[in-house]
Amino acid sequence: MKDGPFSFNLGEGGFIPDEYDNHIQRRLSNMKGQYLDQEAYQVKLAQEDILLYEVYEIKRPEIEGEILHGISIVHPGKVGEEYFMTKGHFHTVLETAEIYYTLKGRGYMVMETPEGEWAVEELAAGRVLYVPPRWAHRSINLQEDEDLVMFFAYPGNAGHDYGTIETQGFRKLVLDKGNGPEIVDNPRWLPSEGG
Ligand code: S6P
Ligand code: ZN
Repeated sequence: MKDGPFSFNLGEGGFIPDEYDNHIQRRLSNMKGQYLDQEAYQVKLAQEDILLYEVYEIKRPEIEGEILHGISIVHPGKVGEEYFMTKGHFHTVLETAEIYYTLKGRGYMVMETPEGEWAVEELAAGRVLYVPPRWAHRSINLQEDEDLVMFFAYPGNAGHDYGTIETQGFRKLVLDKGNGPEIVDNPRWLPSEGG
């Protein structure tokens, strides 16, 4: 971890992997049960456990007052009709927000609250997306052959609740049935107990 103030590059020349402390890679095998077309998932996985997305983190203490930040890269591709996407999560401390700044590419951020509201916002290079407290978030790359690259920042004490999304899914999915991205109800969405 760096001592005192520091800076790093995001502009001309893009981000520099060496400037980050952690590199997380998520592959197809890490997304079991998340894609709608489970047969397409199994077939693809049998071919290759491909890299779906990566996160480069600057290490900071995970405490209130700190800001955790880094770069997320969602690679292009599809599982069946569904675009490559992140797992998605609520923050463990629900009342914590997050900011995303898209550096490169085009995508969607799919979001929902425990109360049942949902939203899908466009991610486009040069635009900032604010994810308010309480909103689960998942990023999706809508492009054929380019990475979706974003800078993110969120409170140090937020934590990640992946379990809720793993068991109940998101209420909305983004599919391409041949005419580009379509937001559809998730037929496998399963409300959690008391939800
Ligand atoms: C963390 C923030 C991002 C995600 C990244 C990968 O709060 O939202 O850094 O971690 O986009 O997504 P996920 O759902 O696998 O953590
Ligand atoms: Zn988050």
